[in-house]
Amino acid sequence: MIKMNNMISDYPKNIRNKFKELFGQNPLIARSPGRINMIGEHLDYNMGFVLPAAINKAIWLGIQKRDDDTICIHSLDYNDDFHASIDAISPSGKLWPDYILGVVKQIQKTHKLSHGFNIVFGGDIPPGAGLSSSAALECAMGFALNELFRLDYAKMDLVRIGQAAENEFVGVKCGIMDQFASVFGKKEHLIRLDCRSLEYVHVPFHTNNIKILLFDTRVKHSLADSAYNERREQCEKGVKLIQEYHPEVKSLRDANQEMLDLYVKTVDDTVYRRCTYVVSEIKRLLNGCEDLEKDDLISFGKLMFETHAGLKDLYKVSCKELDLLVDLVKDNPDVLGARMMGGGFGGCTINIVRAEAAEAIIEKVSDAYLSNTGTEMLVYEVGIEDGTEVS
Ligand code: GAF
Repeated sequence: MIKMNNMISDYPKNIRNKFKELFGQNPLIARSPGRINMIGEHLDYNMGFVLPAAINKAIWLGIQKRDDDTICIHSLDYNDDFHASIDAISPSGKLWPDYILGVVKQIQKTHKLSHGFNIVFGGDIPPGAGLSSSAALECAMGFALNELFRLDYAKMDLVRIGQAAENEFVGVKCGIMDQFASVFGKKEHLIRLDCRSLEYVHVPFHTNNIKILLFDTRVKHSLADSAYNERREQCEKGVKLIQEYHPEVKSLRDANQEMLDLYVKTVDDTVYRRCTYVVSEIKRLLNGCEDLEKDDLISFGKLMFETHAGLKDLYKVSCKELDLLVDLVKDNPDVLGARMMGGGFGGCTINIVRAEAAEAIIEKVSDAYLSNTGTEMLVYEVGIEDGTEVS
């Protein structure tokens, strides 16, 4: 079994050292965390609710002005560089610079940046594991530019800038959850976000007797982005079909099962199944929030298993490795809840487990995963942390 530990990160120090070595400057540094989501998957772009939290894994991005109009970026983790002119930004041809360039492009819609800048960044959010390392990078970049050029954006503007960068520059039509969680995270709290009104509350979530474990399949599906965009289109199609009879329905948030049965089922069975998942997940999330108010993690955990079933059978965004990891824990009384997390097609499951049983569960699941797939899974024990900040 390979286990990632949760040591205090050396990234801020390493970034300062590398900055000095490459550019002879002292940077300002933005930290932006990854996220988990307890329940409410694929609901953000359907104007539903989500229940994410920022975690103790983050991207750190150091930045300082240059005298010319060049953007010089160094990635610590990829040990790779990228240069661009601030007046001629276009997709880089490799993915990682695009999250940064996409944010610059968004900010340039409202501000002329007077200088180029140097960047060194890195972090301990495993890429491709469904923990939103891309959103964290976008938000770190937004906060860093905001501070460096004194742009005066509010936090919510920076959330939207990150999301727009991903939608328009990277081409993934993601919702607002990941960037919101990264920016508005609060230590030991979940965020109950209404994705229609953008109103939110921080819900206390204490981990005295439990642990949050992420089991990483290490599967990264190359079609995940196109399948994600396809799910979004299918939900929009469901809304259009309902609107022929109920023009007041603006998103699946306004729909109910009866509408789906009457207006969608006979026209398009695939769209019907996708929309059925969404409508039932919205209800599940609201029930889950009531469970949390009562401190009833047993009932909450059952809902997590139901969410997994919906994502697997109706929304079809799971994969055999994720299903295996959920199957391996579903009859274990020390695992209160488990499900695939994030966009899907690989990445992690999230497991709420009794603290005293965590080690034994990890060992058992790791061994079974290895013998079933030939791959060693990774395990991350995560804590809930504050959102983006600049130092
Ligand atoms: C990805 C997206 F980026 C989010 O907006 C959200 O839709 C999530 O998948 C699924 O809940 O992380």
